[in-house]
Amino acid sequence: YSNDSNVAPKLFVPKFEDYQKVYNEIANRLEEKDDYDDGSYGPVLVRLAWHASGTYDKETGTGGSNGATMRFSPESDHGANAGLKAARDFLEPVKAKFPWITYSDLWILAGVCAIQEMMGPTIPYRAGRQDRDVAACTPDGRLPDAAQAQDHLRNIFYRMGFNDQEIVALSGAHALGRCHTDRSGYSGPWTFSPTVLTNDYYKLLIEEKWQWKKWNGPKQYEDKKTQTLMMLPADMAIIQDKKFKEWVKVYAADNDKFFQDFSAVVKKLFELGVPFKEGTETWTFKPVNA
Ligand code: ZEM
Repeated sequence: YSNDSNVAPKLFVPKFEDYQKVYNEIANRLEEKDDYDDGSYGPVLVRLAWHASGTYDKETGTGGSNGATMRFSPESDHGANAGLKAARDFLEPVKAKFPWITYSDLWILAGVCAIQEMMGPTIPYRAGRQDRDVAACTPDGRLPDAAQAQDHLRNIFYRMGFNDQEIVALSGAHALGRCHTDRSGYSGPWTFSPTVLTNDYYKLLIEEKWQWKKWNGPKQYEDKKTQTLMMLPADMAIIQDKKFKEWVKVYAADNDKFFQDFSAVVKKLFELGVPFKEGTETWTFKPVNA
């Protein structure tokens, strides 16, 4: 690139206002495209951001939300990521309209936006993720296996750098969305309001009676009363484990405490493995429809 004056061309340096515009675009698309699933792409956007981040390994510093390597095979084909193409495709027109944002910043911004627009707490955000190429794809098996219990959860989440309280706080995300037989093989929502973030996941875990669902699918629980809600074996593990259960009780009793801890732990999750430049500002976005 050259120009007459031999001065470098002016680069566009996006500011808070520019990211708020992207946030608004995602929020408006969420409102518009209400013919998906339970009426919102919100839950699957949260899942995309989580699976982009949850590959982090603190020992090697690999994985995490820096890179957006789920754009590529083999990572896009990992069993755990089945169905997340819907979320990535939902965001393509946003990327086309704001080409300056990296996929990795966009996916995490979408997770933040979805949580806030589904009446969740404010999630502070920092920009600065860089997209990486296929060589940075993480190996299969870094995300949790729904069929397993507390030992597995601890192995997986300790590897990311989380403690027991944080594991339980993160699990509250299952107030949102549902399982799909054509994705994970499991079926059904965890709560009666899968497009609104509440502490209902914890309340239901404690208050309902859960029994094995009788079906040909993978082993999962259903609520005895209505047989419309579900829990994964990995969900049930957090009330079967004494230390985890103490936190389930805390969050079941206090939605404000859940929101506070959820906000902090999701921010931590979404920043795993990101080499932010010194002095990067932390922003909070204004909700649009919440
Ligand atoms: Zn989930 N999750 N998850 N999760 N998850 C599913 C769906 C969603 C586990 C898991 O195996 C599954 C976290 C932790 C864990 C969300 C957010 C977060 C599904 C269903 C499964 C099987 C997928 C399908 O069929 O579409 C396990 C074992 C976890 C260990 C604790 C964390 C942490 C999350 C965010 C912070 C969300 C929002 C969904 C709903 C997706 C949708 O499409 O509705």
